[in-house]
Amino acid sequence: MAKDMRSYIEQLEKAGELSRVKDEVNVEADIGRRLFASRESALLFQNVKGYPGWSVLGQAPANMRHIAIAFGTEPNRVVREFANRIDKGLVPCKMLPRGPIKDRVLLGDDARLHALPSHVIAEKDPGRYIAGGLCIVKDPETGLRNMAFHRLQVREDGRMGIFMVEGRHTWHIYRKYEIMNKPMPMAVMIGHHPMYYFAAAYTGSLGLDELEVAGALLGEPVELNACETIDVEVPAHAEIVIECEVMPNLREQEGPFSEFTGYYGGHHDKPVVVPKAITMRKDAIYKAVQSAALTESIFYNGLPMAVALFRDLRNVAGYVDLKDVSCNWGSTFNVVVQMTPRFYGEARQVLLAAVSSLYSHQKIAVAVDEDVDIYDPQDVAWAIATRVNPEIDVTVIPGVRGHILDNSLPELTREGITTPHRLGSRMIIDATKPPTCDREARMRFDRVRPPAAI
Ligand SMILES: Cc1cc2nc3c(=O)[nH]c(=O)nc-3n(C[C@H](O)[C@H](O)[C@H](O)COP(=O)(O)O)c2cc1C
Ligand SMILES: [Mn+2]
Repeated sequence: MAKDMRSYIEQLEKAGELSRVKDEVNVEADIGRRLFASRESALLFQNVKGYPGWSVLGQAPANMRHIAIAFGTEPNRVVREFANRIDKGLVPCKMLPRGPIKDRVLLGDDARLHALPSHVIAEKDPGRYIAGGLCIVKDPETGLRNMAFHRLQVREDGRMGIFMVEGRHTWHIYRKYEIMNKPMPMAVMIGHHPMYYFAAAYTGSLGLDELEVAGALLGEPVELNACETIDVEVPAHAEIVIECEVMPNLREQEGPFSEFTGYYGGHHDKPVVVPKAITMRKDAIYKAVQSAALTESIFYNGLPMAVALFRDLRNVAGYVDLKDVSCNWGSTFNVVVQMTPRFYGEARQVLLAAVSSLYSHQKIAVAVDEDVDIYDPQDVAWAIATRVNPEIDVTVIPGVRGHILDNSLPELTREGITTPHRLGSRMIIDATKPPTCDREARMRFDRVRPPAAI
């Protein structure tokens, strides 16, 4: 049996990590409020006003425990396990005769977006959004697939606004269609196993099929079905697929939207998406993603980032006794590196690499030892409080390009500057114990533990 969202729901429920919400909720406010507040439990809404028969799943995964369940391991082994599965190589997809995604096929006027229980995510959003839609497109020149997250604004006229960051693969592919003045066929997948979401947020080169990454993470090939109205293949065990076209040479207002930073962003003219068909499973479960809640949506980006950093940082200066990396200490602008330092200055060397990786997000980097739980913000704060002498252990690196959505850094937009960007600084904090080569100094930082069981 293919791993899908239903098998994951079953696993969460068995582990006591899922709450079924039986009281009535509306899509305009209740779902967003409840998801925003739920940090410990995944929520399955079973009584959505105006959507009889529908269920909506959110905050799944909401935390590292839930992610560990998806990977079949412990929270502190997830990054290593993710890296191992990627290192084993991509798993090619295979075509399947009609799978469950074809249980219901809605074409033409029946393909109504408002028939789906998408929800209003934040107070100042202009309306309902699909934030967890995985957009699958094909490069018209190479035929190679791409799958990525792109938020979709559900408009009153039954169309959608889409945000494709310039430079991202979907944008690049869209521009190829646009130059030919052709609409870009695009399938939006809603609801599947968490590995699809991690794969979609994984950063690889153009031409890397993120569905093959999903196969590597799942440990089984992704089974595909052809779409009904467009030349794109979609996972056969997904809950919902919207088949659509992204119109060429058309821009209309989209946003503002609740960004991953926890602030509102983007309020510009963006391309327009026209739905052509909706296919779904019997009793389809809608997958809501509550962006800006600093939980589920941050993990989708933060976990693949942590894996990329983990794979690089273990090679700094040849070898590092690296244990784990977390990009979810409050925000992906922070990174926590867990390592056993062997030499004086080694942790700082690793931290410099951590703020200068293939991502531009990481602004503040902290290194801690193995005895600190990097998934517990309180424990990281304890290490900073008790193992840092600020004048020695904190270093600020000025004049470094920052992330464009980091409002705390000045934006350079004056005349003569062709591309707006931000110039700021980075901070590294060495909160490790003295290195293993200095045993005496290191011993003074032995942590108090309760008596061992006898
Ligand atoms: C919840 C969530 C929402 C996202 N929304 C968008 C978006 O609206 N536009 C965008 O360009 N990237 C968005 N991203 C980021 C991209 O999906 C991500 O950078 C991805 O790796 C890009 O794929 P690519 O490498 O194939 O270009 C989002 C990521 C997450 C986790
Ligand atoms: Mn890609």
